[in-house]
Amino acid sequence: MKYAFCSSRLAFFAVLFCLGSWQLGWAEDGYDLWLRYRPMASPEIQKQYRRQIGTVFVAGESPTLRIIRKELVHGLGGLLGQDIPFLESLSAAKASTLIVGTLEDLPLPKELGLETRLRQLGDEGFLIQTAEVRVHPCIIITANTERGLLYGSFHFLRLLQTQQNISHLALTSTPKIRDRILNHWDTLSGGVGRGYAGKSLWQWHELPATVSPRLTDYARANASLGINGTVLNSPNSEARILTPEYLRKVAALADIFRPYGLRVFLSVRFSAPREIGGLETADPFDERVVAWWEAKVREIYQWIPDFGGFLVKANSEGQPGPQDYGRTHADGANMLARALAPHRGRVMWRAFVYGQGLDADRAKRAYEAFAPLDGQFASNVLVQVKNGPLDFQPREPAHPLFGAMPNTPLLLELQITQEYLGHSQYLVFLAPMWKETLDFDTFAHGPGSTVAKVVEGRLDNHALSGIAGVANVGSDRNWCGHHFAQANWYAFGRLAWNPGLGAQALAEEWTRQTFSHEPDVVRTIVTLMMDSWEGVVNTMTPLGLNVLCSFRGHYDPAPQARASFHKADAAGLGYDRSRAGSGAVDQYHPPQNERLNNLATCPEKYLLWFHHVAWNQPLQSGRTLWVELCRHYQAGAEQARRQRQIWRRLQGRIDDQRFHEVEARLEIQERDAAAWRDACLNYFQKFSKRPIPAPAAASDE
Ligand code: GCV
Repeated sequence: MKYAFCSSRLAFFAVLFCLGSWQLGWAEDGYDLWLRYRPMASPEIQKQYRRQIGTVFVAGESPTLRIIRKELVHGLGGLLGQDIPFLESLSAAKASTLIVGTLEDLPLPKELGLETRLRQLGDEGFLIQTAEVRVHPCIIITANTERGLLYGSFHFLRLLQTQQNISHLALTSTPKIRDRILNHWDTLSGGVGRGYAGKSLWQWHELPATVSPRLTDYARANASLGINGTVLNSPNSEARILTPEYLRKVAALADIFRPYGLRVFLSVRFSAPREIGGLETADPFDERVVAWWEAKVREIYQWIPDFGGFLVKANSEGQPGPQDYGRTHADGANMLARALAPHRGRVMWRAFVYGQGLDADRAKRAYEAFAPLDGQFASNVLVQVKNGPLDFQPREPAHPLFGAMPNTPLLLELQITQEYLGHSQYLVFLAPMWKETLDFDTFAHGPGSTVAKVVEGRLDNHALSGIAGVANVGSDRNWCGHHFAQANWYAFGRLAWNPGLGAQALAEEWTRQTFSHEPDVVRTIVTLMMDSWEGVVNTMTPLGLNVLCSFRGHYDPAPQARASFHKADAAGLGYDRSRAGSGAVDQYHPPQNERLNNLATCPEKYLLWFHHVAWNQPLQSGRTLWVELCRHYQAGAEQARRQRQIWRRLQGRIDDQRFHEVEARLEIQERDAAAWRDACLNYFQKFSKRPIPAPAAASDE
């Protein structure tokens, strides 16, 4: 009796404690990413969805179909707050059955006309359709392949997670880009180059015997976005990755990733035949070298039958390459491409080269090295080009190679990890930056020849197309270090599927899935995200400035060490890339080159990238360059201060753990933004010799 009393009292206090902690705030560690599947906040919407999804039928049996089933159990159960029964056969379908399957596995009535529509969807697209099946209104998710079904199922769950109306669905979706790839800059010793979220996810020392369950979650997160490839290791590659010891480990990862539609690629070191092959040369014209690569590729495909291919950084930043033997980039790429072709593998050959011996202006070098090679690459080679001509700066104009190599598929390389954007310390939503690149008009075939069309392969009718994002994930519990850095992984995947999606819409759908549906919370977070990139550009490199950071770490301000990039002097500031200067403007097609060349028409956001501008030159606002520069740095610091204040309003309206963890980083960002302002303005003032206006007075002069 006493015991019973005690235990009921204990239970009472436990309930009180739980209620209390719910009221004071709950904890989430961010591990679940955008796949949290918490019960719908609105009981009406939940009730409606429960009416619309009464049962589920998934046709067929395979590892991918099992994943789909599991995801639907987890997703629907979580969102609708109750288990949804799964049917054993289609004949049991009743009103409101969610039906998932390829047409091969689903004997659906011909009148629905699904076959014709599926023909246009390729092997990754999907169709979601409300239809009558055996006189019952149902929702059908179908595709030509299981991969399509997987993407369709995730898409359907996203509709629920973002509270869309699912009453009359009739949608199809196909990826606009074929290879949608994460590039990991991971080393074999477990580090991550430019990684700010812990160690490498691949526990090389444990593989292949032990495969962390976390890797399944990694694959699942990618599949939810449609990311279909992963390069496991840094382009500063170690030859060891190609030894049997490591290929066995790579194969273990590929086995885990395969049912999620995620193919494995490797970065390879061009000198591997010398380092691990016992040859004294890696000359691509040497028959022994050719034979070595062919045999190595055959060996890889024995381990990994769906292996994607090679990523290569050659003759760049000290990496070996074909030029060591007097051969061209095309010679090197084609030798590897020939070895991969029988297995349908591809080569992604990076254009990130800026060695001496080329132009004095580093921003011109990749174009000069690669544009003349257009048309010389084998058909299974993509040339991988960074978004801008320098190196992932906070803002760069689009790389002029886009639009300059019509006969070569160009793969766009974006950087998700924030190497130059405050690491995982800063809240920066990168989708607006990527959209600026994708929407940049190359004018290669007249107006409307956007980078997006080049990358999709639409502009010049390429069968291959690709986009890569340098990954920001690591062993940190929340994957990306900063909770908001997850939004960049998310946005990369969604834009890779469809570069036409809008940044604001992506911010909103991510917020709803990741934080809350409460309108004011959504509005606040989306505004923070949408303003964040411009804020960091103001903080670090406004008006087209670039590379003002320290050599080590690329984090702190160090304008004093970067004179060759900003060219500050008594007369003014900026790198003259006009026709009177380095002439980089003419790497762009007309009329883009004219627009950039002319001080009056060059967009202010790229001004100091293309022009050396006098300190007293009036800008669009009527204020001088100097005052405008001060104003931008001051605005950057002010915005960092304000965004922390705005964030504080969310306390108690989102979970406590993530609230506090983001808060702590916003504090760092605020402190740093003030440091950037002071370091840069005090330094540039030595040249401008003008007073720094008080922020409020910045509109004078
Ligand atoms: C993989 C920049 C980075 C390097 C990176 C290189 C590249 O220079 O700082 O860490 O190396 O780009 O893209 O190859």
